[in-house]
Amino acid sequence: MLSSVFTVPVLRLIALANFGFAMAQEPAPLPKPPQHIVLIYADDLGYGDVACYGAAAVATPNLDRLAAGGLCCTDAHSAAATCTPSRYALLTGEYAFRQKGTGVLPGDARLIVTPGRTTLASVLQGAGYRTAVVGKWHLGLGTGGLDWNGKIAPGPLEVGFDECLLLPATGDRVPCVYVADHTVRGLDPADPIQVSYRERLGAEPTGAEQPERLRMRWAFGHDQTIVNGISRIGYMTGGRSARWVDEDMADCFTERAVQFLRQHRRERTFLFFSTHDIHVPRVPHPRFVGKTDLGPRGDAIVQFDACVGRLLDELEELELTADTLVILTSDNGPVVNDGYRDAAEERLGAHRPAGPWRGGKYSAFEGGTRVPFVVRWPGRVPVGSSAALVGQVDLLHSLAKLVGVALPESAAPDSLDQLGALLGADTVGRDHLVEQAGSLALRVGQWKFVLAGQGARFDAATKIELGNAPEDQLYDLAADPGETKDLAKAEPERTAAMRARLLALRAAGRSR
Ligand code: NG6
Ligand code: CA
Repeated sequence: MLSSVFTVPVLRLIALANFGFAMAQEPAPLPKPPQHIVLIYADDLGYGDVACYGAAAVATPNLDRLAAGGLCCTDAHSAAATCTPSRYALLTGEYAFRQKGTGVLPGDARLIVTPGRTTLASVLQGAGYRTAVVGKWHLGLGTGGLDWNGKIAPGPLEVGFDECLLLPATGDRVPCVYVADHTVRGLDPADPIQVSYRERLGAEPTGAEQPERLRMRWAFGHDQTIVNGISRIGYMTGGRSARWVDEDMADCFTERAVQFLRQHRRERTFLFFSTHDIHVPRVPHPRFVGKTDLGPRGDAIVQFDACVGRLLDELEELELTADTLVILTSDNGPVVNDGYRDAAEERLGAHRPAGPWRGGKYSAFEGGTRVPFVVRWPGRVPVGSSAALVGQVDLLHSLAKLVGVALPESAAPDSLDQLGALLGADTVGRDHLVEQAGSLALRVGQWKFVLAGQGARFDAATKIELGNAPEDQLYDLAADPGETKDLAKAEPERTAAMRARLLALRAAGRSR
């Protein structure tokens, strides 16, 4: 297919050559870099959870406002179907399946991004952008055996960020405190924090032993230390003055993000706004409770939408909208019941969090990684939708290109320059993409190959179809977007070719 082999600039050169222009050697001019880049990264937000992708059960006026002024990509993917590997790939430009220890991390894990390596943040920092991460991190902190009462390093500030306010791991994992730059925020040295994922600490009650103390009960997992009336994964004690209040978390991050934009409005900035919403535990602020018929999961979407609205309003007020590239996406597909009894299943009704796609979070089917992806840059990115195959792993290389940074050969091994697709000029995007869940999958155009693997086909707890099978699978997404008809037996040659290509990509250690 011509269009998948040649990028848009190449096609443009061919067109110019056909008209006999002598200057056909000149590359297409790059737009002047935006003054601000805001990457809004939702947690577990599904393709079908957003109105511009078809959701009807939740009103998301601010997401709609963003979408109405930008480009909605309909075939955009997180690198993996869970958080840590997706974020690893987003920041390093390397598929996480290449490195051991990049699965969903416990809250006491060491930093898995090696300080000094090229990251999305370090590239932008090097190009003169003031960089911040506000919100969920989940890539580990320290070098192992971290003392949460001392200097917390290495972390974001050692891999390209100038400042940070973090949810260290997940909302459902200890420690339930914020980390600001190198310290736990609001910590009283007289009440030190201890964290363990192996043994119970102090006299802290647990959800397993004292469920009557809980205001939201666990369904599976999540039965260890109780913080703010909710039991978590892992044990912690101490740090009482520093513990977060779940209801205030979204506001806390949004205010910090707004402060960052205000403070650095005249500089170049890169803001990685990485929300806790809509991950479990879903405990939105009281002003959002009951805003949907879907229970806390729906209300958390409304809260997320409001936070996005607050940021967009601030950009308007600071008169930065025109010169700000905003990208909004999610770290993996949706899950309905992820371990707390928050009525998400009971109240789901006709709402389909993954939209038309099969599976969801954790799944090798499209629902695992096909996520909302909206790009807004007024006057630079067309308004509308794009079916280009887009991967979050390419943001590093593409934004490097945009800000005029040439990547060293060895950096970001799986990150391709897809700036054309990002900015809406290239309507094809990648010619292939790896999707990581329990099994690895490969997309080539409309074709989807899932490598045979050991994992279960179905997860009884989350009720998600994981996409694993003992044999290879092949789907034609053009004819069968819901991945219902496995064509591996009917198309043995295509299946073998895609298997070979995926194995070669894995063995090569890099995509570029
Ligand atoms: C799982 C948790 C789930 C969630 C997930 C990570 C249990 C039973 N399930 O292990 O609730 O925390 O890890 O989600 O503990 S992610 O979005 O950060 O990848
Ligand atoms: Ca997630």
